[in-house]
Amino acid sequence: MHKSKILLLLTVVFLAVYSCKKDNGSEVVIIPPEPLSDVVGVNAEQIEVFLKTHTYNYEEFTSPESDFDFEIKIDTLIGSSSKKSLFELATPRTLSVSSDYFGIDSEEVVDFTYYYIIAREGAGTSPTVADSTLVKYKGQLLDGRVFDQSSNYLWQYLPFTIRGYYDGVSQLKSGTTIVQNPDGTSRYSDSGIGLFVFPSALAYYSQAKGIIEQYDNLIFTLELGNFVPDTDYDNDGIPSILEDLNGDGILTNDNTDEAEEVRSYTPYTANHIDADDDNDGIPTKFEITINEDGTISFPDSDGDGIPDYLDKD
Ligand SMILES: [Ca+2]
Ligand SMILES: [Ca+2]
Ligand SMILES: [Ca+2]
Ligand SMILES: [Ca+2]
Repeated sequence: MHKSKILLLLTVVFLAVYSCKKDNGSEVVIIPPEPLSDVVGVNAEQIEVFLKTHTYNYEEFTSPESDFDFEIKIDTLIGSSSKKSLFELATPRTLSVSSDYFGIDSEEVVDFTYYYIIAREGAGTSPTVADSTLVKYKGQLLDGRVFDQSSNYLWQYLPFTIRGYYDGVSQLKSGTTIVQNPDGTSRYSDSGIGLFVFPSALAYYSQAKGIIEQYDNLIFTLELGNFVPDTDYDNDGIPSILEDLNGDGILTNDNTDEAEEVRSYTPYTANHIDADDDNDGIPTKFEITINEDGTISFPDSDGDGIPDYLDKD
């Protein structure tokens, strides 16, 4: 269930962009990512213009015809139209972004705002940002070009996707009722369906990827069919969401044994994908206690305030 088929939405690994100077063939210039504060205003303006000049088929969602496919169709808004713009329909949500997340050598932390619209409220509940989700999605640039999509349900473990995406999905509710289509496939009749528009710092930022250029904002439309509550990706007994030790909603920056991994040339393995979080040779699942009611206790044998599964001594 936890195995996710990930297409483009891989966690971003940020490297400096190298460009070779062709005139002498040997000099390599490293172009560092731009400061967050230089990008935030540009992105915000591009997104605002887009939202104010576009709309979607929300009337069809409000009073669906029997053959409506519940697909969000974004359309340009003609000046005299009485339709509401995406800007009027969307809810803004702001997340803090640290420069070090993109390998920028700065203390700067900048707030970036993304916008979401829930076109259909799901009948179920919402996943956390650390759950495996069953989704159909489409990713587009603001000019409408599609860079990635899946029209079939696929499982995605949210921490392996980009930040605007997983945060957006966690605003939706899942479906509860599976129905058969005439062609033999099945679908959820009451899944959550949403639209998200987010700035580059909640996506790939300075990294170009296929048709996505540096500092591009992204749009996703998405249907959330189902999810695995309390997904435990590394199967160590601790739900992934509880391995976000600093509670910032980012799973990749909690890595208790980073120093040991560096020393032993082991790849960086954050706690949510590490079955031995403190690298002491004892699997995490043997250093915690699962109680009869399903709750977890974290023994601290030497009483130093660090639970055994994170304590090397
Ligand atoms: Ca974290
Ligand atoms: Ca680790
Ligand atoms: Ca772990
Ligand atoms: Ca251990």
